[in-house]
Amino acid sequence: MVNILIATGNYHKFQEIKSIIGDSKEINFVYLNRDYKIEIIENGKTYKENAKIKVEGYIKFLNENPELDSEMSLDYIASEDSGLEVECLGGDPGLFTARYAGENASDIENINKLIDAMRVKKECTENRHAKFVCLACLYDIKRRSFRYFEGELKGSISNKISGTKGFGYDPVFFVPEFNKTVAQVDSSEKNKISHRAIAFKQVAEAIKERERL
Ligand code: ITT
Repeated sequence: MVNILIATGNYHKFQEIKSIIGDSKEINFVYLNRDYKIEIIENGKTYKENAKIKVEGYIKFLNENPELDSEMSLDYIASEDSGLEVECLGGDPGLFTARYAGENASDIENINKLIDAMRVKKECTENRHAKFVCLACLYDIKRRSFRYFEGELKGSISNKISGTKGFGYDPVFFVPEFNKTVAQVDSSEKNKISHRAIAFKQVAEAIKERERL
């Protein structure tokens, strides 16, 4: 049995990652909820740096809480930093996607800010192309090694909200393959093509290879 801690405070991400890698007898997924107050300052200049900062924040927390650490008997820590890049906004919100409308902004506040920003920008009338980017980090505790994997999902930003599934910007992220927004499809559909799925399928392969599963 391999124990892998998913270093995120976003439970939606955790659930997606768990179903992408696949629940199995061989892999046990661990989530520490926000009550643990793990301090992460996402001040990296790239998604990669931020993904590493998240893993390091959890390593520090586990070093400070050795009983919890030994109870979980972890083999890996995995994190990811993701973002939405909109062409007509020059790649914004990018690294600031989670806090586009301010620190602790809700999904709907972020979406409204995005729709407003695109409404006032002339280029956005013609070009609404966007992509989600996911940069996953896999830390092997025994070997103290970091590996990185990337995924992208291309689509466009709709000017109206549709669907209630998923999280974040899913209700305005239109995917041509679905002819729907991500929030209008089941998670099983999203997990076939998403930026997170592309990155974490590689994480799963790396773990399986190393553990010979
Ligand atoms: P952690 O840092 O704790 O993992 P977070 O939600 O703060 O959680 P990020 O810093 O990576 O995560 O921010 C990425 C943001 O990008 C996220 O909060 C969403 O608003 C958006 N996002 C990323 N992937 C998405 C997806 O699959 N669907 C919709 N929005 C997504």
